[in-house]
Amino acid sequence: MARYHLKQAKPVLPADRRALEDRVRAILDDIATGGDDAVRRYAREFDRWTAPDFRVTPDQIRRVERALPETFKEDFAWCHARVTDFAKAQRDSIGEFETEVEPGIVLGQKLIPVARAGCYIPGGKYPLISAAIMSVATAKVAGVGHVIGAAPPRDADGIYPQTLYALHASGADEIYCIGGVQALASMAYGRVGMTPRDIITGPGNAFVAEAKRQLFGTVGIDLLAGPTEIMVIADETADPALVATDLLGQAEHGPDSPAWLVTTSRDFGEKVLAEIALQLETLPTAAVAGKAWEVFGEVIVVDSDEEAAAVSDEYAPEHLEVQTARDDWYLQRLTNYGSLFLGEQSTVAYGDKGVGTNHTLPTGRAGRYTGGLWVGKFIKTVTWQRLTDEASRRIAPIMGRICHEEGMLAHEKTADVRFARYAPKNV
Ligand code: HSO
Ligand code: ZN
Repeated sequence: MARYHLKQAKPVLPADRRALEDRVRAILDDIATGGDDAVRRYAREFDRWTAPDFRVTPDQIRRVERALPETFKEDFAWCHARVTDFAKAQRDSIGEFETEVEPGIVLGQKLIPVARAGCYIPGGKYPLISAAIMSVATAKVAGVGHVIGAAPPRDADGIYPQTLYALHASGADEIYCIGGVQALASMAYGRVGMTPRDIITGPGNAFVAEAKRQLFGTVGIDLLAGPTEIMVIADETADPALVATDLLGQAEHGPDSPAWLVTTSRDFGEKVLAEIALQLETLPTAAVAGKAWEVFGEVIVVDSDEEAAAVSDEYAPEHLEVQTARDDWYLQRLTNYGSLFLGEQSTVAYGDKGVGTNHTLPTGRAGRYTGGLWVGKFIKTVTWQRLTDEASRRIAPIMGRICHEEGMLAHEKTADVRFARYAPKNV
């Protein structure tokens, strides 16, 4: 099997990665030790936010509700319904149960929603209205008790009105106008009026993803969802113009958003390259998408479907479109991705905005070990056990011997005393 690059990405240097880590660590440390003052300093520096408060008031929400057009509210409601429908179906796919594994030994699983979640909604280059549904509505379907939504200010008036509406209508209990690393740190440590969160979720740029990585442990996180990625697997039966459009569709996210084409046809790969150059001439967001494509774009030509699948599984792309004569074969074969878009009729933007699947998905090869955000990320699967007297006495010698082998004599004693305690009574 063989592959070669018609176009290759420039490598990310370890030094760049370390600089990012150090920068984020310094901000988190500052906010951990410096409290609200440090948060205010960063909000002023990064978001030009100088107002004394970060919490959005009910009055501000009412004003936005009144001002927004009905079409927007209807579109929002459609997306919200699809995402919650799918989230409910996912919730119903997991359950509580108990099982008697041996006479007198009953083991069980319980599902307990996380108590306090913090949902971050990015808004740097674009206000991601849909991110509010993806995190907040999903947390609510999971049964999370208290949800904070946070988004950066658009201007001195605060959050982009549509995002604020989406946060409120998705069920956020409190909303804060705060962005980036300082938002995630505030939710984790409990700053500027927030009570500390148990889990923080949501997509973001490289800084946001790195902040979540470093805060993991202090709080739970959903997954690492940094700069958006798209891979398209296409053969000569696909439409090169449509594939180019879809690649650029995600490249517009930011200059660090990779877009990869894997194709079994060199001719097709060349056509897509030409199409991308053509479409960049008129694309309104070409400044960003063009840069992303130039630095991180790749076209990989492979000699078989099997090799295309192997490349894809190595990259573990966040979004994966498959436009081939054998889409079903790919559905069965592929193992590493965040969400799969089969056939030219579906496209990443549908998933992004609200066809129903969640758009917070693993990036940076995290698709090797996790899927995307879903109700299960907000629900703890905990276990319990209950034994009869007889069962406790029956297994005590086994457990005790294992403890003894390990030299854990206090552990052993907890088994020994039960063996004696549940001895059959003479009648
Ligand atoms: N592609 C982003 C989500 C998004 N894009 C929303 C546009 N709107 C992460 O999956
Ligand atoms: Zn997107």
